[in-house]
Amino acid sequence: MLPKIMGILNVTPDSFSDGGRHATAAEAVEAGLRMAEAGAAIVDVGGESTRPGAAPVPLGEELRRVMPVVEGLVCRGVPVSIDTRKARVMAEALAAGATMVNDVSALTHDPDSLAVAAASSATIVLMHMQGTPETMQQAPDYADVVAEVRAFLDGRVAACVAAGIPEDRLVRDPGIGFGKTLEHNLALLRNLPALGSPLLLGASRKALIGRLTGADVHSRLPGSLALALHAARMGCAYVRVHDVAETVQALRVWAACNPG
Ligand code: 8Y7
Repeated sequence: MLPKIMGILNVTPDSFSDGGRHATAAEAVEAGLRMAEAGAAIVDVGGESTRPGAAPVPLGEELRRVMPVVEGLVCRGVPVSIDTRKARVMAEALAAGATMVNDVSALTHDPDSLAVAAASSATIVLMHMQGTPETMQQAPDYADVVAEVRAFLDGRVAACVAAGIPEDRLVRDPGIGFGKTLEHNLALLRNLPALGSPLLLGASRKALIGRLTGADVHSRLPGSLALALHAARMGCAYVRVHDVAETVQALRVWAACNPG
């Protein structure tokens, strides 16, 4: 099975690679609609930048950013994922019709988020991060990054199952770039199947592509496509990408060459 595509729709003034592109909620909804038309299985709406060093966003501001976009997309029949660490934002987006929760803290940031997730029928993405967005890239440190990320994800899956979320609604994510050096990221990428399944890979336009090639953030589409194809080869269930149409094309050609 080819990975499903999660299209990235940032509604933040400061997101690192497409910050400030959508001036209004209506424009953001249009962009999400175009992603769905291009082949995204789901559109991930986020109102809090989690790039390295980013400051937290207050609850009211995050809700004002994401809710009109979530509602607009649901209205048009686009499947929506809510990218948030806050239980209230999850709850409101789920009530408005979102069907997936993408939490870079794996439901650890907000003490209410496990209960909100358990009360829903949404798919939950559990991502690994070492530290917090404010500090995570200062001194990433692991004895065995693959084993430690695996153990963290196993622990979060177990906590979710104990809270009543069926395991078939849980997706694991190594959290590329979240408290990781280039070497840590590469160790994870080379060993994705060792992390369990189903997996989501988010590597689109990330700094590791710049570290490997020198490409600046606006010139990382080729590296992003290489990583999407790698995710396909490794059996990932989802890839989280900015460039939906380009990723669809790359995956379709790859799939024709790799039947079954
Ligand atoms: C990821 C993510 C980001 C990722 C998941 C960016 C919100 C930085 N990266 N969520 N979010 N996985 N699940 O480059 O890798 O988009 S933010």
